[in-house]
Amino acid sequence: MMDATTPLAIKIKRWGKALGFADVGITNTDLSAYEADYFKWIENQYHGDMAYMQRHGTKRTRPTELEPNTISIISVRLNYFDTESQSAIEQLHNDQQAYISRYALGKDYHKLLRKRLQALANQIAQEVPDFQYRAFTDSAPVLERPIAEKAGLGFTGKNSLIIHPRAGSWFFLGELYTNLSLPADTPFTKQGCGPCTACIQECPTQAIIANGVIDARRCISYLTIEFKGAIPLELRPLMGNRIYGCDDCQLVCPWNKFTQNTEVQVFKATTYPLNSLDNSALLSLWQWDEQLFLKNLEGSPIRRIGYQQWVRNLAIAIGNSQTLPANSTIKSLQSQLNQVSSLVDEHILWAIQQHKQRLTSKNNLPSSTKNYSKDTPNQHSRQKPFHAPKYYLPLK
Ligand code: B12
Ligand code: SF4
Ligand code: SF4
Repeated sequence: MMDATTPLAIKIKRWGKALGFADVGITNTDLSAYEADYFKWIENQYHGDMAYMQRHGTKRTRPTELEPNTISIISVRLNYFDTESQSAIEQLHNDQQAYISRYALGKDYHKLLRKRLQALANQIAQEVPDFQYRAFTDSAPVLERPIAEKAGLGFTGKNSLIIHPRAGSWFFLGELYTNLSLPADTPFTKQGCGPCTACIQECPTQAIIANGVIDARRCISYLTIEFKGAIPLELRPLMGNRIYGCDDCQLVCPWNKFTQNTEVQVFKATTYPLNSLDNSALLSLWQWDEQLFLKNLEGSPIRRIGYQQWVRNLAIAIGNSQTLPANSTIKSLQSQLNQVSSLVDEHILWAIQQHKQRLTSKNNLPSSTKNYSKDTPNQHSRQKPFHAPKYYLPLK
């Protein structure tokens, strides 16, 4: 029951939860404890080509420089993991299938999360006449994770993600910068990882270079989504079948056995888009021309990377497949040459080369080892990307 005497902060949290946010926290604008780490990260060039990460100077670490009237920040999280989707591990371990990040199996979250933040703001405005605010999710120079940690939404894991001890890490973050003076929640001050280092060990490209620090230039999420150029040759074999984003550092995280299923219908692979992105064969996605790519991925965050990057990523994954039949796969790869761009062609030629090498080395192996299966130890089995000893998936 809420009445006129219920404190505003409590009302905001209840309204937020009624709107479907899994959690709502409040903090102030002092992010000074994180500033030095942030600029060290930039100085080390860990942001790679993401120029927008350095463009705004201290606006990111000092919220009042971005929005001068800000006094309190409302931080929210929204669960996206669809426990009914096809098993992430099965997809990852089947090199004829495409692995797509769990956050991208359904509809793009940006508009949806922003709409919900707007609805929360509208409710606050009904109570507070001179309420000023600005809503963010992923879109502006905002230090979303430190804000969430300070607002009590979770701790920063060694994989750098915000993890809640009762909900894992499969959620998006969003914020309302406000001119309200609200009581701040108790921050998470202790990292809950203990001696665990699973994410650091299992990251396919060794992108987690220190506790909580990612060198984005090595991260498959960056390479497949943010990076537009030619993928460094030494990283290509390590990308496996991950064609859009990467989840390995979450799939091995023990806290994710507490993952909460998403309540957002349009985040579910089964309802949107109708492409079964949780269960797609590499070679069937390879058949999509640009028109089909745009049509099939309407409303999906994947569309944002554009057709060229999509085909580039697919070419690498197909090149990495050990189990696709080499001869027909080479033909299929060749059919896309000279269709998109010289950048894509270079990746296709690389993929063809991988299959040709595989053919040659297969023919040169002693006959008893020629037909090795996925389950038989072979020369690839200890090369990354190998299978992690343990994954933690939420209960269905
Ligand atoms: C740039 C970016 C990326 C880059 C760089 C990732 C990175 N770790 O910085 C790339 C493209 C690689 C990326 C990948 C992913 N991202 Co991203 N990304 C962002 C973005 C836009 C900015 C993050 C940022 O400021 N990075 C710079 C670093 C320095 O800041 P930071 O990691 O927040 O670091 C602070 C703390 O870690 C702390 N810190 C620093 N050192 C240390 C050391 C210790 C010991 C501790 C405890 C803390 C600590 O201080 C830092 C600030 O100074 C945010 C949205 C936003 N505006 O915040 C989304 C965001 C972080 N991404 C998100 C997601 C979901 C992902 C992916 C899972 C997507 C995917 N499946 O492919 C992966 C996960 C990869 C990973 N392990 O981080 C979510 C995270 C939600 C969550 N639960 O934490 C966000 C918040 C988007 C959102 N609105 O929901 N991302
Ligand atoms: S998203 Fe993948 S590549 Fe990036 S840090 Fe996590 S495990 Fe490593
Ligand atoms: S996998 Fe282990 S070390 Fe990595 S974030 Fe999770 S608990 Fe921390």
